[in-house]
Amino acid sequence: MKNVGIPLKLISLLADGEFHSGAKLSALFGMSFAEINKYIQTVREWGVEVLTITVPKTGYRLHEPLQLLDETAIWARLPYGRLVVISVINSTNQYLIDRIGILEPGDVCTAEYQTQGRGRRGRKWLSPFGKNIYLSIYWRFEQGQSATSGLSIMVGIVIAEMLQRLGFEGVRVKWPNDIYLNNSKLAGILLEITGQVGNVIHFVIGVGMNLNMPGSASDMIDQDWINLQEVGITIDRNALVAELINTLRQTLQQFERDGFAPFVNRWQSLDNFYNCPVKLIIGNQEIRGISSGINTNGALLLEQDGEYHAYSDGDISLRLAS
Ligand code: BT5
Repeated sequence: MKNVGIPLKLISLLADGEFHSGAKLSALFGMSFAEINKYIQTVREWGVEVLTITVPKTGYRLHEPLQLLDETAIWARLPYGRLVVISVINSTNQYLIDRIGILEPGDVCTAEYQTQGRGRRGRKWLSPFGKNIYLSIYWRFEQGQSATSGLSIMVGIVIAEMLQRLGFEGVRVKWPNDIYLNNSKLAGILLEITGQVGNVIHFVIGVGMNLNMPGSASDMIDQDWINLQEVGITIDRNALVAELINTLRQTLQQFERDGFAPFVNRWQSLDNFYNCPVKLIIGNQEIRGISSGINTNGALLLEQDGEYHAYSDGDISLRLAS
């Protein structure tokens, strides 16, 4: 990765949303205006909207101020556990996977910008700088794979409930791994299992949540999506990150102790598509039915001609049937 120090310093200066003259930036960095402009270009490539101003002076300002992640502010809200805040990373999930041997359950990595944010099955997760939440948490389970069924569903449930508690009442879940708002994707969850030895299974759970992504992202996302900010409640990014970490740590502990059972009944009232006609897309196949909640393993229940069939996660996409 190329040197990120200068673009990062530029972002932290510009984050206040005020005008910064080219002359002042040149003096500060000891560079020509053309060189500064080159680094501004990098900042733009990371997804930060920088405006070039020419009158009355030449310089830059951000389209709107940015609240940057602040490790100390997040720390202050966490009762325990380890956390790393990184500015530029390939993927927060990959960061933890690369360190699996030295991690403790509950360890967290969060970042401002992911160069290779990913979704399921090699899909991309758009991750512009400073706009959203990209966060991964590590957990291990000692009792084998069967003890983890429903895990990704549980994560969706507790994140949706957390957001509702914070006042975002319209937040819902969509099977298997999406958080929805106004029928659009607000957040996605990516569970990756790595390095099973005996009965011990290592999980990295990644959460990407859109807070304030520019509308231009629609050119790169092939489904309806939404920002949490659209609800109109002021969001403190650091407080939200801390709340998410605390929620995940607490509920992963509970899940480890009690399994999925305490969560199953909480799905229905959150389910964006409960009792709706849907189609499941599995490879080239399309299966239609009425979405009827989940079973005790977290599999989707589809009613087809009066019978209920369970579909487990694989490469299944669920869409509202027209
Ligand atoms: C997911 O995959 O929804 C899981 C996304 C998990 C992302 C987090 S960020 C932190 C951690 N580190 C990572 O590298 N990943 C995790 P999936 O169901 O496959 O959905 C991917 C699809 O969502 C894409 O094909 C797009 O249609 C859409 N998409 C991509 N970026 C998006 C965004 N920022 N917001 C909403 N939808 C997006």
